[in-house]
Amino acid sequence: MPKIEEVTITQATYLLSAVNRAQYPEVKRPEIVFIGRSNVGKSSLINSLARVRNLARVSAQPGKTQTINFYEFGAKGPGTAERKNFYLVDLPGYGYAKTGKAQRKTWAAFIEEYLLRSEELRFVCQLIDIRHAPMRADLEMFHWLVRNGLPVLVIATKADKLGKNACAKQAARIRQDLGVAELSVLPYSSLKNEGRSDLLDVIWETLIE
Ligand SMILES: Nc1nc2c(ncn2[C@@H]2O[C@H](COP(=O)(O)OP(=O)(O)O)[C@@H](O)[C@H]2O)c(=O)[nH]1
Ligand SMILES: [Mg+2]
Repeated sequence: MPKIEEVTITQATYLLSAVNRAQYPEVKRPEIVFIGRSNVGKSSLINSLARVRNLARVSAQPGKTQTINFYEFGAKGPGTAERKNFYLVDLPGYGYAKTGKAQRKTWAAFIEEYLLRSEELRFVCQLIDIRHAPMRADLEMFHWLVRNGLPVLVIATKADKLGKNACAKQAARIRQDLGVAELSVLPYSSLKNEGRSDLLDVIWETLIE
């Protein structure tokens, strides 16, 4: 039987970390953005997409990254020689209890500026832990993204921590709590690379649009 071709990642490297607009990459490429609470599994997911263990630092200390991190990726399409380069953009985690109010404000201004001004942004992956109901910070972020017309794909992380039925149930719960019945919620396990080929398909589709 012929093997069904998948999107393959041909290149994945860390490019730079920015703390202001002047530091964003000079070369513009399509951007896929990752956002979520600290510890939700953003770095692990980027490593899983790259199939590189330490591309993005997986940290046991939540809330440390306060920079916008750009990773340069290359992909080859399924059943074609066509290749595309793009950036994965890792935003600092939100909703970390230990950061003060002032720091949260700075965070919000910095992130909002990036999200609202990027001309290359294709869509935002908002990560939510599959074991929990979306928290207040998740809801606020989701509604802010929708209000500002940014396309969102919700990714339910750490899917390996639940059985198949519980995963489906939690995905439905997340959909319901976010209030969008037709929202796609993609269960993902970075540990098992589950959801990886689905996410790469979505990314590829937006690259060739
Ligand atoms: N079991 C499991 N653990 C995960 C998964 N993704 C992340 N983790 C763990 O969750 C913790 C936080 O992950 P990290 O990627 O640093 O989260 P970030 O703060 O959002 O970048 C680490 O201990 C990871 O090993 C996953 O898919 N499955
Ligand atoms: Mg991280």
